[in-house]
Amino acid sequence: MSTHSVEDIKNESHRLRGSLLQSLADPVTGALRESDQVLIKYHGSYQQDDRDIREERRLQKLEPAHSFMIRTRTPGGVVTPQQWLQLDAIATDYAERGLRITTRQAFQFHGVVKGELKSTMKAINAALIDTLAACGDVNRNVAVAANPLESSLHATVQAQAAALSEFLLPNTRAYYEIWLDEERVGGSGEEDEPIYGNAYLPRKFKIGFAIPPVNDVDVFAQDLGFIAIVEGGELVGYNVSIGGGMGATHGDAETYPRIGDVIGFITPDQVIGLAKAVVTAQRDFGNRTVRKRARLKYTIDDRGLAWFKTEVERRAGFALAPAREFSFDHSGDRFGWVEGEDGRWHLTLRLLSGRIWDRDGLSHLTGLREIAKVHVGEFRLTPNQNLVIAGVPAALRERIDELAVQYGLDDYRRATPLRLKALACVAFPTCGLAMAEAERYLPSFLDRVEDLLGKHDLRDAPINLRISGCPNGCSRPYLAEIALVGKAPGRYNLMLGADHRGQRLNRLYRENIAEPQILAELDPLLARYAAERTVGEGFGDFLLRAGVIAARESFPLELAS
Ligand code: SRM
Ligand code: SF4
Repeated sequence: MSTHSVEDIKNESHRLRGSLLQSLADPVTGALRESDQVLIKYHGSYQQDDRDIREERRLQKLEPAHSFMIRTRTPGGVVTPQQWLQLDAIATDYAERGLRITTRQAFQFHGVVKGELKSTMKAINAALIDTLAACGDVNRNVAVAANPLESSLHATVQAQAAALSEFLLPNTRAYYEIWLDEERVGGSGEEDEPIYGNAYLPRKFKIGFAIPPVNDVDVFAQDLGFIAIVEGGELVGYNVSIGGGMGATHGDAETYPRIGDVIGFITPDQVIGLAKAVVTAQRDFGNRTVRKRARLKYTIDDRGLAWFKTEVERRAGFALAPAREFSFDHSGDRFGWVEGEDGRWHLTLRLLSGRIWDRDGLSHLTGLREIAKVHVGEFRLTPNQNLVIAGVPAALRERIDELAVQYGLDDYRRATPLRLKALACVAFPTCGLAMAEAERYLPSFLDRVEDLLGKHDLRDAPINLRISGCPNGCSRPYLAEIALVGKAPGRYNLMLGADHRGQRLNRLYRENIAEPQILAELDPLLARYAAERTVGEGFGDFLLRAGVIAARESFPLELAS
């Protein structure tokens, strides 16, 4: 679909209504009309088809096996046990592939058929969770550091992020009319959209809040990142990072991953004004003719960082103060139990690729259901596809531990650091853009790499490995020390050399290779790492120091240590 037509569809959609109601009512096909396939994204859903059987159905002259993915808007990924139970029931009743925790702290349901889409949306909203603007050219789910340690700080930042998410929601009532039977009133289709206007943003827009020293949200991969600055135990404000993004297209040098630039410091009361200024500047200056160049990172590179910052300050009506010092230790999660400052406990569980289902010998869906029945705190999804059972009173710890063990959710006790940190995007069979396997390939690839680590006595090395099924980079692979980026079935670009703090991009090391070659390339590098690394040196840092990969643009901010 051409860029022009996406812009036209948005403009002519009557505030995201299009002909969705007619498309949904059409019994002849499991699909939507083409323009409605664009518009439904803004309602938090994608039309997909089962790619495992696409060819078979084509040969049988059947339309693809269409179904829908639904993504929640859950800022910071916080839900109550009651909501968990409701989401679990929805996954069981309507979806095909359990619950899936995403890299932006949302839930995804896959495989919902058109005829059940509305009931599913209703059930999600009945759980007091919505899906509005979870996809589309709007602000997406706001990511927030999961930070189980400092409960009050987390709560403050979480509340700020949730308020910002609300502030940046489209004003259209289309969502409520289409999915929740709200009556149309005068002005339906013409709602005032002061932030987005008629054509919404040129492209998706992402915001994340990090709480140093953990960079679990990969703040420099966000269009707009807020880095909490804490002094004397109090949140004094945020450093602001702009222009991060991962997506690229193979063989197109005009597109590239980029890490955000820190442009200054703001106080907490300036967050909404600043965000509004950045979003509207991108709305007005982002590229609306070439969709591949429409993200904020390209607007900044095309117009210049200084120009963009001046424009943001003009719109915000205040100048940013100089950035404050901060430092990140790593971008991963901390597993197992930790005690929060308020005496309650938090248990972070490893959920490989965020998939929660009762299949392949696993009973994670049932196990978490049983935990939700006794849990009195909250569940927090992490931006690394994991789950924190948060706010557990000391008296409940033992019971939750027993359930975790009973249902095989205590993998974190045995897994290697490599496995604990690894991420993979969804890819096949649901993702329409996948070129190679990711989530389904991760377990066996980890086995192979663990064999190599064992061979070099590196099983405890906390190497950060990520797989994406295509260069769009949904698992943020360009920030991994080892990354596979899908090129074709079974073939990947091998990227190496990012740091473990999410502050340096990796580099293309070998192009379009299959597993035997990938392992053959990694083997001597791991041997050298084992022999030559300095104390505490990460694999990516070693590769850079040893000259195996050349320095790319290094992290631009002097303040980061
Ligand atoms: Fe993503 C598109 C899955 C996080 C960059 N992403 C897609 C779609 C919707 C495919 C499509 O357009 O048809 C994938 C659906 C697969 C499926 O079957 O579920 C998809 N993206 C995901 C998730 C579920 C990956 C995961 O395994 O967890 C993540 C959902 C996040 C959420 O809850 O909102 C997800 N996607 C990301 C991230 C990471 C992040 O945001 O921190 C990125 C890189 C950061 C960025 O945006 O630059 C990312 N997704 C993309 C892109 C490339 C955008 C670009 O600027 O070029 C696409 C393709 C597009 O937009 O055209 C894409
Ligand atoms: Fe799909 Fe590519 Fe994103 Fe993976 S990286 S989920 S294959 S769009």
